[in-house]
Amino acid sequence: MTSEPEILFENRGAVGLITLNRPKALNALTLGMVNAMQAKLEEWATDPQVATVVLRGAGEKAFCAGADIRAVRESGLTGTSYALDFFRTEYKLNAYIKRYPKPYLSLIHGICMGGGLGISVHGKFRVAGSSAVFAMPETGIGFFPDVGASYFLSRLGGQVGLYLGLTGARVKAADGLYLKLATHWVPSEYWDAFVDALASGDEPADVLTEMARDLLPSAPISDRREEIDAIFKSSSVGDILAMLDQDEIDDEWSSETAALMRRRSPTSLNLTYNEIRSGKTLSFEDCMRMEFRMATRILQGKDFYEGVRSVIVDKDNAPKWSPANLSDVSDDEIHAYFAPLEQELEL
Ligand code: QUE
Repeated sequence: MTSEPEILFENRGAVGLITLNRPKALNALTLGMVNAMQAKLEEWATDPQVATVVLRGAGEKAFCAGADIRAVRESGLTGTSYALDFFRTEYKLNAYIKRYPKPYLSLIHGICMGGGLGISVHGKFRVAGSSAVFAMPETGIGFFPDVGASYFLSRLGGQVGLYLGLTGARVKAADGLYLKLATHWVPSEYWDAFVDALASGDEPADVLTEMARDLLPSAPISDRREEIDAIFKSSSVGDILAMLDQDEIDDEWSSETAALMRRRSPTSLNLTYNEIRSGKTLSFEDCMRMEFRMATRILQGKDFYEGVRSVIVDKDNAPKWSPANLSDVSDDEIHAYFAPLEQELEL
């Protein structure tokens, strides 16, 4: 039997090229992929042949939709070590990418969510194609925006990161560029020539100067920034929802946004609010440690199992959250997710 590797590595001239290769699963990350990527990045860090690392996703649909959450769910339900091993290894990889000694560049087409942002946004260059769609949708699966989101969402400016994290809203390439989730736009027709130029040893900054273009039209989210900032600066999730319900600037947008949040796990909404607020004044490493505390506690709770069941396993999109109402989520319960662990994340 032959089986296709989940992740491909290729030395192409001066480029170390990584291809996420689970296109049918939208290139969602497995522990095996994360481990292999960490090992290869460490090897390339000191390899004089490799000047630049380029990461891309196989297939038409996605760069990377996140993690193989079905496997994480099964591990948590049956009590195997995979789930915690996955988060520990993934977060260490996110942190390693942030301090990588060589230019690290992601070519982002299609879906880039959750863990997909974790392996791209911390790198120096994030090149978006026209089809790029960014989201941190974890509140919809009873989880929370992780992979360093407490660091990068809280630093997007104003309240827009909190808006993205609470709602799970999807934004397209122009908004991704406006928010600096992406650093450049290069039309995907140029991507082969782009990698060839890097492979021949040209500096990423020079190749980008030549091949990056201004993406028109302008970013829709830029027109909504004032409204988002005014509403999401509220001092609780309940207050944000109350503001959305009263909002008359754009009634359609505010009612859609409130409806989106009301489908999310009440526990996840509360966790995410506290996480993003806290992350703004924490170092990157402290953000990662905080998120590992939260992920550890999530695996001991209920909503993550129910959320993945509803979105990925049964696909009924009808999660029964517990507790089901925001008012039944207690402060003590939320605070317990942030308490120190016996086994903290070591970076
Ligand atoms: C929220 C999420 C995720 C999601 C859907 C959500 C997520 C994730 C996947 C996903 C998609 C395709 C796959 C897969 C996982 O979907 O994090 O294994 O094949 O990884 O609403 O957070």
